[in-house]
Amino acid sequence: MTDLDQLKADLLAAIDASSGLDALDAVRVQALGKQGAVTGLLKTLGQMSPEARQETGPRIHGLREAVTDAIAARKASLEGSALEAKLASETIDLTLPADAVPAGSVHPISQVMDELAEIFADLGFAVATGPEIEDDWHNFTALNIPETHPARAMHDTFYLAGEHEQPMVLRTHTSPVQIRTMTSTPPPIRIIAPGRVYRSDSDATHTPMFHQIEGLVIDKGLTLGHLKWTLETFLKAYFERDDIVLRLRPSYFPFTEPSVEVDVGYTLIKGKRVIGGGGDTATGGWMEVLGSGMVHRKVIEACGLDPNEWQGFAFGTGVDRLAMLKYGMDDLRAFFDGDLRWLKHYGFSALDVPTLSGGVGA
Ligand code: 2U9
Repeated sequence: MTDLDQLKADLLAAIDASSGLDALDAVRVQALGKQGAVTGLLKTLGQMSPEARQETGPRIHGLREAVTDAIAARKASLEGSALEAKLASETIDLTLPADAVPAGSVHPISQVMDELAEIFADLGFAVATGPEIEDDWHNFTALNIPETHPARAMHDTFYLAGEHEQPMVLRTHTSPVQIRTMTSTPPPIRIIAPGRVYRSDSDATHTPMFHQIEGLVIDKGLTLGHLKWTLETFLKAYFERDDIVLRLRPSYFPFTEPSVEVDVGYTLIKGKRVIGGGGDTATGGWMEVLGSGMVHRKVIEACGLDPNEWQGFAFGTGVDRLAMLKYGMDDLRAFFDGDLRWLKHYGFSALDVPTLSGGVGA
């Protein structure tokens, strides 16, 4: 028997004798690891004369193949017995009565959506919904977003592949829902449009899908005063505090004119920002929570209404962000991980339906 034959016999015997996966892995390292016996032999091939290599090469490679195959076979067999043992020791009698109630919970986003619907229902707003795959006209053109507007750039918008009469997109905001309502329902209109929206953006504070809620009121004689009162009333109900202070800053959106960004006052309590009070005080500050404005007359016209007869105001905000501000989560991405521990911690009971009389926050 040559040295090679002896080594092969020894290794195959050791593989066969290994009683567990750890022992088997030790043999694998001993044979095929960086410092292993077979690896050492393979390294000697480089120094051999061509004749010697032709003779010994196939035998060393054959040895490596035999050892590799034997390890794989032994591994499958050991794993099989491990599974058998697990199955035998972890049986569950499915005929026994359940000893736990189902552990599901309401996701914070669903909870906040329900809270918002309840608050706005009390103010006379209906909930409107629409498709998540939209055409270019409803998502952009009707909203006074011209071809050249940066929001149309590829990096923000998911376009659908294929030939269509007009480009098709995953809606980038819920605004097309309001366009659909305006073109199908005679005013006055009072709606909120909650739902999923999509933007090609992904980092710690942006996910490619997130949730928005937008509101729209179309009526006669509406002013910024009506807008401010509506938002103040909404934020007081949502944060369940009377000391909500708003600051309106001039801004720009293509679909509203004038446009305002809405900041809400917060107070620093033990280093944490708590919504309420604050603003321009020593211990407070401002946080942006909404965008809004008076509906642009071009948008009213695009929907077939006379802007001299009908006016409107609109607003929009991120539901995920609203949830984080009220319930104290600090990582947006965790919302979409489906981690049961996170859901158990932040989830709500399905029996706690938000009502204004019971406190919307459950
Ligand atoms: C119609 C007319 C006007 C909806 C509006 C905003 C301002 C706004 C953003 C806030 C944060 C979206 O989630 S966010 O990124 N929204 O600032 N949205 S006014 O205006 C409309 C909508 C529809 C027909």
